[in-house]
Amino acid sequence: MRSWPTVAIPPVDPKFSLPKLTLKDTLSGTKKALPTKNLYRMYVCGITPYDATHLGHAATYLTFDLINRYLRATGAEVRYVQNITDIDDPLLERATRDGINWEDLAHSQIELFRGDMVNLHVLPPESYIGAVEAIPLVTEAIEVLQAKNTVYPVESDLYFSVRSDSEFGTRSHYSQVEMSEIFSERGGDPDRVGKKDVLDCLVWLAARPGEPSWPSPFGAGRPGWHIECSAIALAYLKPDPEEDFAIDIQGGGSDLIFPHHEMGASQVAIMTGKPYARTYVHAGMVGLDGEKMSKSKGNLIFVSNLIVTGVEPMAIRLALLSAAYGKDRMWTDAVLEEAKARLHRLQSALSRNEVAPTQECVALIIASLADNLDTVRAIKAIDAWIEQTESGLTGGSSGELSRAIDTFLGIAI
Ligand code: 5CA
Ligand code: ZN
Repeated sequence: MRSWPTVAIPPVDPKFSLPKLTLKDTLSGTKKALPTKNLYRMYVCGITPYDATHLGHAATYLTFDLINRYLRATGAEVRYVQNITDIDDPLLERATRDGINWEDLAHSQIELFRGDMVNLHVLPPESYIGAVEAIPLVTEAIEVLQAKNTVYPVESDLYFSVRSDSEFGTRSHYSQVEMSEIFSERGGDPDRVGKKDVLDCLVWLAARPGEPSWPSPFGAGRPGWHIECSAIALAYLKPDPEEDFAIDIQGGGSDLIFPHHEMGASQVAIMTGKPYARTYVHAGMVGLDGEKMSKSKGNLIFVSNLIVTGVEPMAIRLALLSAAYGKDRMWTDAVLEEAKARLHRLQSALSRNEVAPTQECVALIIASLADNLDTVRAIKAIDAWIEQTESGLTGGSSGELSRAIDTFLGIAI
């Protein structure tokens, strides 16, 4: 699938040293520093294209954009892969409900998403891969799992046996009861007769009447959800046999911690013989009116709609960065109004002939982001600099600060 055009990032002045990036890891529950490397492998779960791009999606992709930007600023290469779940039950259900062709629905939403990412200055993934185009990779991955005796049939469908991974369930920290509940809420089928374990997940769904299907060594059908991401991640990130982990960063929103990322980690552990990710990073859920923003609840605010009504994309970006990425939070008009006001004050401060000293502010932005992407602290440093400039302090370089805000926060003034 075509990715979106890249965004230029200003280089970092070598006088600023970049500490190691520390990120909260869901598996260990602690902050972990990423080792210094020349190449990082990052996989982030992409959209299911039937209702894109709402502010929750945007917040999640901005989180990983900050990681991408920081690691690149260290001089490293970031091999970044993102998928598109362009065939799945919810997409087919929505297309049927609205009386439209499922492929047309997916294409229109992917196009919207690309435009939103460009407007929000999100760096594109190196590989942006749809589930449909990845079907040959998925069938190969299922064959690898089959060769390790971890797949079995239920009627004409194929299931992955979660107990074949001794670590299953240890990454997401839920009890057995919680796992069963969340599994059925998030597309799982704990009650399917014939499964060996209630949590075993579908890897290949045999063709159903009236539904799209593709040929495979297991008969016509379509991929299960979790294997889609594991297969795409391995094929495009190409783990290094010398490394201890298949990839460096596995990401998405916290709604994917279980079952999606637990299943994926188990499948990759079986396929590669090593732990999936060095760090599992999850963005908190963005909600509206007291509830998580989700397609099923229909309480969505779309990036494209805000932009159409004249809201500057950089104000949306700043608004989404104004709270800690890992915490659940509510979107309100006040959050957006505050970001608009801050953006305008920043623009006018940066356009003065004389500005307050900037070096310390840039160093603070860098240190804050290195500390688990602490955008709240970074924005506080910017606010303090605006106040100093407004109060008449001089001696700084507005170019130096605006470049750093662009490089690290992706806010182009
Ligand atoms: N296609 C799958 C992942 S393989 C999927 O979850 N698609 S999605 O369209 O539902 O979500 C796309 C991304 O946005 C995922 O990383 C998901 O965790 C994240 N996301 C969804 N809703 C929210 C929300 N309300 N707040 C923050 N992130 C969200
Ligand atoms: Zn995924």
